[in-house]
Amino acid sequence: MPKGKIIKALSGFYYVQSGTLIYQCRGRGLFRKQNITPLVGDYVEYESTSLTDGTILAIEERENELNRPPIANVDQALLIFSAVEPNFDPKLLDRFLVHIEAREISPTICITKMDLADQTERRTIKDWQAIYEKIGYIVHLISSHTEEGLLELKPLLREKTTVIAGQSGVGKSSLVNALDVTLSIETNAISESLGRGKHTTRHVELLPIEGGFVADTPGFSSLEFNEIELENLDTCFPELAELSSSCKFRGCTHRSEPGCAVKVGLENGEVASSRYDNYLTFFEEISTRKRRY
Ligand SMILES: Nc1nc2c(ncn2[C@@H]2O[C@H](COP(=O)(O)OP(=O)(O)OP(=O)(O)O)[C@@H](O)[C@H]2O)c(=O)[nH]1
Ligand SMILES: [Mg+2]
Ligand SMILES: [Zn+2]
Repeated sequence: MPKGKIIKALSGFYYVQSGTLIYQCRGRGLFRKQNITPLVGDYVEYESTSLTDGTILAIEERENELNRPPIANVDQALLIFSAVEPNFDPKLLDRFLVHIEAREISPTICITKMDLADQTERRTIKDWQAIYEKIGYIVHLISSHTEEGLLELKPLLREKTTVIAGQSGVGKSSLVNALDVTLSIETNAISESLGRGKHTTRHVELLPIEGGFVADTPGFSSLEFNEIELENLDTCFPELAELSSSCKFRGCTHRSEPGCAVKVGLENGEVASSRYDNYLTFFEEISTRKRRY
């Protein structure tokens, strides 16, 4: 049976690349009954029904998968936020980071539209950059318009499969275009009245860049922690995870337990208060969800 990789999903079709050929495939009927959804990034066995069409018969075991955006078998995630238009949102960033950390996918943070930031805004972004770099995250400050920071970003992508994720209108497709000018993917100005994007990109697609693949994805802004267990939440905050082994009680939730090393870290400035606050908010959110079901 021939094998290939799904490089695009659009309107119920999966585009399976095999060597230099691309087949437009449907999933086999059994998938629906078994509740199996093929994902972009999947390695599949397919059967060609014509020179251009085919049916996906089997999906190989996934190394990892994300539901938002829907993709499988990625090496890393590039989390895109804009400095302005829309303004940088550290709480949403922490939400994305938790989601990615829970899947054990390595995230890199990218802050776009630096060309639009004035002196004060640039300073604010640099402060956030320092906070996240201290935790150990890599933070790139870029502009797809002036190409600031792109040269430094490229080596990260080399021969890897990278998923680009972020809110609508932050400049995901613009970044992909700036990385490879031959691609010319559709982008759109954010709507002035709504102050948010129009959801220009509507499908997930793997694009060949720097000898690897970059997946452009549609934007989204809400992200729920459906699959994250309360007791695992702190492991999704690397700096909390590191301190938690020094907490007096095993299973410390770092809220009000005595001898909590995270609380000490917060007091001496080792843990950023924004990060700790977001941890508490997410903790509350997950507990409420638990009670609901
Ligand atoms: N000045 C400036 N504008 C940018 C930059 N990157 C993107 N933009 C603009 O921001 C708007 C949205 O960009 P897109 O690339 O379509 O955003 P997106 O994240 O792909 O949005 P969705 O596909 O809806 O998720 C467009 O008008 C871009 O020209 C940048 O670095 N600097
Ligand atoms: Mg887009
Ligand atoms: Zn603790």
